[in-house]
Parts: sequence; C-alpha cells; structure tokens
Amino acid sequence: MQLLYSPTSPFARKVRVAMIELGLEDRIQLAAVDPWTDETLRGQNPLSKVPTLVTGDGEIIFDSRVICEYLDEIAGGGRLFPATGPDRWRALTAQALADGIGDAAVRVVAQEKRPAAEQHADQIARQRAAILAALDSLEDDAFDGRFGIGQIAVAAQLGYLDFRKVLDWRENRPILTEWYERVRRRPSMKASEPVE
Ligand SMILES: N[C@@H](CCC(=O)N[C@@H](CS)C(=O)NCC(=O)O)C(=O)O
Repeated sequence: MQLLYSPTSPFARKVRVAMIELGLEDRIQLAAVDPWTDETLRGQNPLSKVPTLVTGDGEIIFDSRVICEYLDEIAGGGRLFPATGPDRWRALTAQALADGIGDAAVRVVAQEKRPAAEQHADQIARQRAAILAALDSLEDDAFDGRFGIGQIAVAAQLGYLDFRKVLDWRENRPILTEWYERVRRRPSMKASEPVE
C-alpha cells in the first residue's frame, strides 16, 4: 500500500499515527506530495487532497476518516473504532470535532499567509472561535486511557496548532495540556511530527 501524504498535514498525521498504532507501518509505503502543486495527485483523488491511500489492490481510498477505518479493518477491526453502540458514536464525534479544529486552523493559516490588506478578519475570527470552543469542550470532557480514533485525531490537531502557532491552546486548559504532554511521547506521535 502507498500513503500519499504531506509532512505538515494534520489529517495525514492522523493516518500515520493510526497506521503505527495498528502495527501496519511495514505494509505502507509513504510518498510525500504537495497537494497544492502536484497535479498527479488529482489523477488519483479528484479533490487533490492528502491523505490519499492506494491499497494493495490498487483501490484509492480517501479521506483521513475513511482511510483510518479501512486500516482498522485490515488490522482485525475494533481497535481504533468501537464497532457499535454509544462508544462508536462518541469516538466518531470526537474525531469530527478534532477534524473541525483542523479545517478551521488550515483556513486561519491560509488567511494569515495573505498580505494584511487582503485578509478577512471576520473569517479569521469565526474560525478561531470554532477552534477555541472545540478546545473548551475537550477540556471539559474527561479523557480516559484509551488512544483510539478520537484521541488520535485530537492529538494530531493539537500538534498542528503548535506547529503553525495558530493560537495558545494550553492557556486555561490544564487537563488537555497534561493529556497531550503524555500522548505526544508515544512512538507513533514522535515518528509523525510535522516538518516543513
Ligand atoms: N477531510 C479531509 C481533509 C484533508 C485536507 O484538507 N488536506 C489538506 C492538507 S492539510 C489538502 O490536501 N489540501 C489541498 C487542497 O485543499 O487543495 C481529510 O480528513 O482527509
């Protein structure tokens, strides 16, 4: 299998962490692509986004949520994604919340790359409000010892907020801070740290 990824993408990082947590890293070759400039990616994924997975059978699978669930299935199933019931919906909702932080953060970063006169302050404020509210809800939600898809998604996005210096998410969030300091030491997190 081949994973098309970018070393800075928090969504690709989620897949890389999942892959290592599931012990699949020897079966997946990593291929770095720049989704903004590499037009060959569009031939495989019409959206030209990373992550995109090419399976051993040549199937193309995207986006990060689908890839993670696929990897969980080929690793035996039920390890990162609870199969049914309230735990499953909680895990999927946590993943959606984390991905939403990422979508908002990517938009903030894109806006802030523009010349000051071309930035839309209202859009930046709205995205930052979404990130802050999502972080507050994570602070209120006790994290158990599990490192399933919800936690992996959150960890990948907190790493991205740090990497791009989007905002200081640690301020007034001691529980989330303590949790992240613990999980960032996992081999899967260390092996996937973002690099420019
Ligand atoms: N929902 C998608 C989001 C993926 C995404 O936004 N990837 C960004 C990089 S962080 C990308 O490839 N952007 C290129 C583009 O939007 O054209 C997922 O979970 O995989």
